Amino acid sequence: KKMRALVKQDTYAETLTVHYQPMVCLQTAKDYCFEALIRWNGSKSEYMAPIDIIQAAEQNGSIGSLGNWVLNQALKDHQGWDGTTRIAVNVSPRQLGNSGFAAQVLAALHRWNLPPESLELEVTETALLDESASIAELRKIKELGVQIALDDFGTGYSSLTLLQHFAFDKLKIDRSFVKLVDSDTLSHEIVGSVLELGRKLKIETIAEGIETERHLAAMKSLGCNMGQGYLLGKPMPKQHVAERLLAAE
Ligand code: G
Ligand code: G
Ligand code: NA
Ligand code: MN
Repeated sequence: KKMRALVKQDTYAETLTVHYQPMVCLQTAKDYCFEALIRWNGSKSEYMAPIDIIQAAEQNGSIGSLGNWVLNQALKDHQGWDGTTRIAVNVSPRQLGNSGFAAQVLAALHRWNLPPESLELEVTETALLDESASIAELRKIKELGVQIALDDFGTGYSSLTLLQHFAFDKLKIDRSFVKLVDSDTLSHEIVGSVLELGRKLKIETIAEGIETERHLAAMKSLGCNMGQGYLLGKPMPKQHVAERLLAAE
């Protein structure tokens, strides 16, 4: 039954909502981007965790329409916010495989009258493995001016190969490294090296999963300029984003 609810695009609004988590400039403490994250908004008895919603949609073939719904929802919500921030949307492997995805992104930007530069798409390495079609689709989107971020960087098997083949705009350092950055020498060195790699390749880097003041201090001391995590801001409903931006002015 839950699965059925997830196939019908016209019922997404009844069962799902989109929350937003800030990405923060660590020097100024200002929000510069918000990541759209799907949340269950239907009956409590039918609750589904975000990861299960995505997996179910991937399995029943509705991820394309679900992804398009999230994209449009995020761009629509973003319209109401201060024009200085960007919006980030996660993209599933299956979505990228569809030729026509780039056209969908372009259509959504036109629909909500937003410049391509205000949108970031987050892809994971698994989305791109052995998938030259996916890389081709991603190139088209990058050429429009949309920012492309590599999510969960460092956890895959061929992250460096991927960097060799595609000019990402941003690396999101996986939170499994950030979690230990203040307590484990190896993790600290790895994070430092990734930041250095970003500087050399002129790719923006952001630390995911900053949960404590110690994480924050360690990342700052390593020269990291951007962060995301529960300490800096949890995923929140769209109304809270507007309030947060107003309060920060
Ligand atoms: O927000 P949370 O940590 O619960 O998300 C769980 C997982 O679901 C994360 O890996 C996140 O990237 C993914 N996710 C959340 N929203 C979306 C979405 O709109 N599209 C895709 N493809 N993945 C999402
Ligand atoms: O796979 P992806 O990186 O898109 O996953 C994003 C998910 O990580 C979000 O669903 C969010 O709920 C979760 N998340 C965000 N910040 C933190 C954090 O500081 N700690 C932990 N454990 N999870 C986080
Ligand atoms: Na993400
Ligand atoms: Mn991630």
